[in-house]
Amino acid sequence: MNPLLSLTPEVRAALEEGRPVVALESTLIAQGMPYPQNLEMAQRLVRVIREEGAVPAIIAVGYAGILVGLDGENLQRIAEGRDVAKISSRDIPAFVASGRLGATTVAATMACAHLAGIRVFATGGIGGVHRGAETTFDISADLEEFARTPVAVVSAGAKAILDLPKTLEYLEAKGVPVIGYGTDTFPAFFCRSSDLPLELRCDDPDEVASLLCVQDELGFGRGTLIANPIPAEHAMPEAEIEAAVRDALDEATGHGVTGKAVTPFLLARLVKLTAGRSLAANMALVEHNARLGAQIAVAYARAKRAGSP
Ligand code: PSU
Ligand code: MN
Repeated sequence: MNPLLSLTPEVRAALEEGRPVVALESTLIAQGMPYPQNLEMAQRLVRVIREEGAVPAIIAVGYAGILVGLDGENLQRIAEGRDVAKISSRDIPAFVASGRLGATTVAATMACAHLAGIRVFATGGIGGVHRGAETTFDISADLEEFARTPVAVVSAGAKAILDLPKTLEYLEAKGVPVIGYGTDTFPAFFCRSSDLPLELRCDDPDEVASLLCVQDELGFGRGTLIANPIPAEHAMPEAEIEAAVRDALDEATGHGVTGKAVTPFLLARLVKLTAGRSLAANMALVEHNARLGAQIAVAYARAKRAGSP
């Protein structure tokens, strides 16, 4: 085990014994949702993953290196979010060196999960190609991490703050399989479908697990995106989301927001512009993804025990 990793005894034991573990990111908690709803959500995710028979591992960076299995006071500090930086892949070395607390994005969480030997990770939405990327070059480091790190990420697709067709093109160009879970189209986070077709579909956790086992055997070292639509009862009208996204994008341009501040700015504005309705939907879909992530991790551990490569 890499000496920079600091695992809780629960996570360490599960990994040593080949039991199912599900990684969770901390940027979603620190910069993706307001306090205290974010703390309640994190606690609920942990419960849901345990209910399904897997071990949750919230990942962050700070104090003792890379923290795998955040709880108690550290989780509280991440949720309060004061002085907690957003850490993408390139920021990991500097933050480990300084010992400052940082919340990991999808990209950084994938990198850390892989170091620890965790195969499955559940979140809300991934970063992607931003609208207007043809002039700004704003493409999330999440996509590059999918190109090189063999971790399976369960998400509700990607938010409409992004350019979804370009995001799918980028994943195709990088050789990343995108699996529609019970769907033939790419989900659009708050909406069940973007109408963009996907070629790959799985309808149960065992099917996903066998694909992950084949990826292990091939050893190409790429991630997998499992796109799980938001439950129908929590989905939001597309027109409402699109109007809010346009307003949020105008405000970002007006305020001159750039770089890593763009995504947290847009997420926070969406919550305000939808009068909190998007927050309730967001919490519901993350929980839904945590449950599926745990079911996939359980199926994957079973397949490995049965001798799959
Ligand atoms: N999209 C969401 N919710 C989030 C994020 C994205 O719907 O919380 C967070 C994730 O941590 C993701 C990060 O990895 O934002 C992407 O940031 P950027 O676009 O700066 O790469
Ligand atoms: Mn960016």
